Amino acid sequence: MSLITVSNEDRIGTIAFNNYQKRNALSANLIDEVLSAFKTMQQNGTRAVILRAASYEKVWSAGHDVDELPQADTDPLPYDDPLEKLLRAVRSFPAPVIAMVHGSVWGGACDLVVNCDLVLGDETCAFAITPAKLGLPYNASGFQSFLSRLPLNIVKELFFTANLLTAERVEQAGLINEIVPQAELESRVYEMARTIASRSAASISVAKTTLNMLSQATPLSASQFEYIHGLRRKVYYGPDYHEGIQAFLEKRAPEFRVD
Ligand code: KGA
Repeated sequence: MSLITVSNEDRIGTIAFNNYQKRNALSANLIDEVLSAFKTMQQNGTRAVILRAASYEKVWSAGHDVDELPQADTDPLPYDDPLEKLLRAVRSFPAPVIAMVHGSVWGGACDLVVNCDLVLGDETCAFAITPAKLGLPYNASGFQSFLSRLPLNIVKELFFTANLLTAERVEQAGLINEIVPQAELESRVYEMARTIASRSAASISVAKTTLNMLSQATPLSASQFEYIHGLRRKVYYGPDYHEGIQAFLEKRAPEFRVD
């Protein structure tokens, strides 16, 4: 059974997560379906894509499928991880991708949202970035995406507390373009997509590529990158990552060592 629904009308594509049983967790299978939908939409000359959940529920997406994360001693977020492939597909899609968010967004799904070009949410939307609950060392490209969208202190608050940030606070911080009342969310999102579709596709495509490159530009040297990677390696080989994943699988709170 399909884990997403896909539609395309007037060159506006819609990709909707449809696996609420698993809280729309971003499993490899779900991501495969999304990647294939993006490919078809690109071939069809789609002018804007809306990424949403199929129905209005409490959770928009629970993030990376934790059952598919390695349990220890392996980089949990390598370059070829399905989530990383999805983020690159959103960034490289030649037309804008708009996240339409009702409900809570967790971990890697927050990364997905900040990689979308535009984000509209309603008063129920809330964001939590949870690697500190899993003992997981987040990757440098992920931090960079958050930093290109949010002030450093907000990124730190999200990563250090793993608490949900409410709609009002994410709007203040600039993570989303606009909070819209729930009853108007869908019409506002599709109206924005129609406006985009009526403008020059060539101009928008080059604007997206250029803005993404400029906002991701970084002076980090190769040796600094390797230093950061070495720090990450210590964490995913260490006891916190092992404990964080075990605790999730056993449905209990993690007990991280205090020494
Ligand atoms: N991966 C795998 N399964 C998940 C999942 C996830 N991220 N989130 C939920 N599930 C499963 C859960 O195990 C349960 O399965 C079902 O979805 C319903 O969840 O029915 P089962 O087999 O027991 P639950 O918890 O009963 O639903 P809820 O009470 O409505 O609570 C919803 C939330 C979202 C609050 C809760 O499920 C939750 O806390 N999920 C984990 C959220 C999270 O921390 N995600 C971050 C994943 O890590 C990640 O993206 C990275 C890479 N990171 O943070 O660094």
